[in-house]
Amino acid sequence: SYVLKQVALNDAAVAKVLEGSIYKVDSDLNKKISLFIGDITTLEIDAVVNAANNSLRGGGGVDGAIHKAAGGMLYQECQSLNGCDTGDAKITGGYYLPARYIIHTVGPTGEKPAMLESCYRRALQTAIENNIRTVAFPCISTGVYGYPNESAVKVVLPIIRTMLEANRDKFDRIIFCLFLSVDINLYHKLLPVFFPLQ
Ligand code: AR6
Repeated sequence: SYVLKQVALNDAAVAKVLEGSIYKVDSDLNKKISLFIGDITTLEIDAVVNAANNSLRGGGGVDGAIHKAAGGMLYQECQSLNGCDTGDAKITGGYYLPARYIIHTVGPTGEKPAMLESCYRRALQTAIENNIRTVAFPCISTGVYGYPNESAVKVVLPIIRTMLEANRDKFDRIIFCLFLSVDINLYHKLLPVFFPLQ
C-alpha cells in the first residue's frame, strides 16, 4: 500500500476531479498499488513495461535504458516481433534484467487519451495472458513523446483502477515507476483521488 503524508486536498485541481469522483475506498485495490522512484531496470518483478516505439528496435529514454540493461538478446527477440502498433503491447523475455518479462507498449505522440489508455489496458491484458502478477509501468509518452504529465496521470489512474477491479484475482502489485519530480508530485496528489484511503 502506498504511503501518503502531505496530500494537498485543498488543491483546486484535485478538488475539481473529486467533484465528479465515483471512486470509493477499496483497501484490496489500494494494497496492490505501489510507487517506486528510480530506474525501472532495477526492479525484480514479473514484468516491467517499456515505453517503446513502433519499430521495437530501441531508442532513448526508458527504452534505451531497458535495452542497455537487458542486452543484445532483447534486440534480437524484438526484431522478430514485426514492430508494435501505437496503443498495443508485445511481450519479450527480460534477459539480463531482474524482471522476468518486458511488456513493450507504444504510447501516442502528444495528448491522445484513448491511445494512452489503450497502452495500459493492452499491457495488463498481456500480463494476464502470461500469468504475470506484478507489473511496473514507467510514465508512458510523457518524455520524448510529449504527453502533458498531469493529463497523463488522469488517464493512467482510472484505467488501472478499472483493470484491477475487473481482474481482482489476477494481480498482486502494480507499480508506478516514477523518474521525475514532476511525476512524483502528481502521483502523490492524484493517487488519493482515484485510490482513496478513507
Ligand atoms: N526508469 C524509469 N523511468 C525512466 C527511465 C528509467 N530508467 N528513463 C527515463 N524514464 P520516454 P516516451 C522516464 O521518453 O515519452 C524512446 O526513444 C522518463 O523520465 O522514455 O513514451 C522510444 O524509443 C519519462 O518520465 O518515453 C520512443 O521513440 C518516462 O520514462 C520514445 O522514446 C517516459 O519517457 C518514447 O517516448
